[in-house]
Amino acid sequence: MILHDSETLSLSEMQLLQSSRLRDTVQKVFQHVPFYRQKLTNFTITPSDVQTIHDIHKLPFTTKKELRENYPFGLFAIPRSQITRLHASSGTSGKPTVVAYSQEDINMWSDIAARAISMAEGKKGKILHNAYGYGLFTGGLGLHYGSERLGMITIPVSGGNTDRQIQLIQDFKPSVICGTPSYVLNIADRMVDLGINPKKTSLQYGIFGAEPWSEEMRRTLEDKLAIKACDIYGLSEVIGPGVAMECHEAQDGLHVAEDHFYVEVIDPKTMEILPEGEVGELVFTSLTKQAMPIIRYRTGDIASIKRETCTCGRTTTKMSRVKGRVDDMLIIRGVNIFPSEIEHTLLQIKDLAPHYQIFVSREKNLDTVEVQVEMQAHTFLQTDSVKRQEMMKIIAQKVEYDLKSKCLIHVKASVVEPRSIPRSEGKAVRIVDRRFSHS
Ligand code: DLL
Repeated sequence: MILHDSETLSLSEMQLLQSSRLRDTVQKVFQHVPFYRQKLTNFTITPSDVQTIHDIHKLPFTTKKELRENYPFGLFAIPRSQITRLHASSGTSGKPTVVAYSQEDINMWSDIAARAISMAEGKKGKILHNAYGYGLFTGGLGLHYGSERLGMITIPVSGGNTDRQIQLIQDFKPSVICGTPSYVLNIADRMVDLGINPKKTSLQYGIFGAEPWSEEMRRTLEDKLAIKACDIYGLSEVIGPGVAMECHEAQDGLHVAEDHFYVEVIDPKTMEILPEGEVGELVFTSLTKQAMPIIRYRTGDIASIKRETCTCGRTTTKMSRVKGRVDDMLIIRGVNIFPSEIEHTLLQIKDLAPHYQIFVSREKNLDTVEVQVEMQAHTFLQTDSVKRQEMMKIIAQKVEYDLKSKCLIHVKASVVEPRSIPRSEGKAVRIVDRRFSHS
């Protein structure tokens, strides 16, 4: 269901709205955030240079490094007395990045999260099981507020305690489940262990994101749980989940909430803006945020964008599925590859389960990669124990062959027993980088 008029604006109407909101945002950061005032001054830009959304390219980029340098409260644009909430991003190294929200920001975020949930048929009176982690991570609370805003009955389960999640799904009979794709897969597998048929639950829709996943993973989840799975994107620096969401009608790209967040795609090396359809780094500018507006934030996420009217009736710019992060890209003997492309190849082999890890090491100054992937439990159990090892070797050879022919990379593959890859309760750890450890 389309919740808001801004989801169906024409391009010129949207640009008019974005232009006035961008003017306000630039004015605001210039006046209230010393970091941005200095940065704009260094670029010899004053707020009057930014009149329409087409002037956005004059503005400098903001990087994660700069957010860290201003840790914790350096980028706030309003007095502390008007801030109602802090979250922090899930950085893996060094200081986290802190983000602040005013009550108005929370209201806007709830609205866009509500819009996102309604793209997966969330409605008043239906039940939403929220298995995203609650806490500093924005997944839990972001979708929680959106679900309540829609009038849904919201179950704040958070991540972990998988058996209890399953009990609650059986007892409360939710129609929508939210969580990382890897964790919801974990829930589905556990149902099978417990003798529960995951296809026979009340669930109809899944809202999955916070980590890269592939079309094959979508098919696996849809098939295992007999649901429709939709991709949700967001990042704490920009607001949290709901920056973009895929509609269940088309399941083909994510609608960007572009009345609040202006999206661009740039070449991460030259920083030039790329035309529609070309793959590069996503850059977002907040247009309505109060507590911590952000200008041309380089997300590190790789995707493309296009503007076209969708079969669902929305006209907003759509972004493709995120292929991966600039910093997760592996360069294996000169070939660039994202873990999600490896996943795509692995999941086409029917005897393999969607549980895998990629180990990167360095030998004689060359990066080497090993993929470990689990065998499907039923194939494993049906195979005579004497023949198993042989079969696992043959499948591993097929993995190596497919990765070589489809992704042009040479990797070592090992097929391992079911349940030997660690399971996630939130974002899955797909890459284990051993290049810089000395153990
Ligand atoms: O992951 C917000 C979120 C929560 C999004 C729940 C969706 C659902 P952060 O912890 O700040 O925020 O991490 C943001 O996660 O820059 C991407 O690299 C990755 N990411 C988020 N959504 C997707 C997605 C939340 N749908 C970082 N596909 C982002 C691929 C995603 N990667």
